[in-house]
Amino acid sequence: MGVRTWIKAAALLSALTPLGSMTRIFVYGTLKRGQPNHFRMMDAANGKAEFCGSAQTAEAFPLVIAGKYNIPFLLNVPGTGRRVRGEVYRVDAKMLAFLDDFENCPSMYQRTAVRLVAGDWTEPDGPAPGTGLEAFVYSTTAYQPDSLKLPMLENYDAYGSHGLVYALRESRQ
Ligand code: PCA
Repeated sequence: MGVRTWIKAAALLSALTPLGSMTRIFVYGTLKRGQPNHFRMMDAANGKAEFCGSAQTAEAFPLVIAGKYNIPFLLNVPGTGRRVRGEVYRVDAKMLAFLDDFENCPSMYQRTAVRLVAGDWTEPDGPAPGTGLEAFVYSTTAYQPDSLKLPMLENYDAYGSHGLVYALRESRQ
């Protein structure tokens, strides 16, 4: 193929690729706005993340705070707990790889698809409030059985009245 055709093809490909590789993820814990790990998603060195809107899981799940570092875990036990509130982001492949690594996926959390109901949405052409969508979520099946006895939250806040302030990875002993 000629050089000009090649340049056009390369330009088209690079214009399409970022869109095509964006993935929706639902965050319910420390990655949300105002929470201790949110800055990691806003750091361009880790990739790209765009806020889309708020959402709630279509089914109930146990969302608990566990362990000595007060880590929020969504236990993959649909039908138990509360319908969990969180935020949806579109992330590029680089951010997705960063988050998989940061969340110790797949050993600590597993990234699985979850059904959601949209709340307020900022993304144009997004779902209308109250309609369903799917996104990835970091949930886990690798939990202590006793975790199911912990209080089950609807809306995680690291600084909530529970007093279980999250220990940032950098400050763990
Ligand atoms: N980070 C991920 C999973 C739990 C956590 O603290 C999140 O916010 O969804």
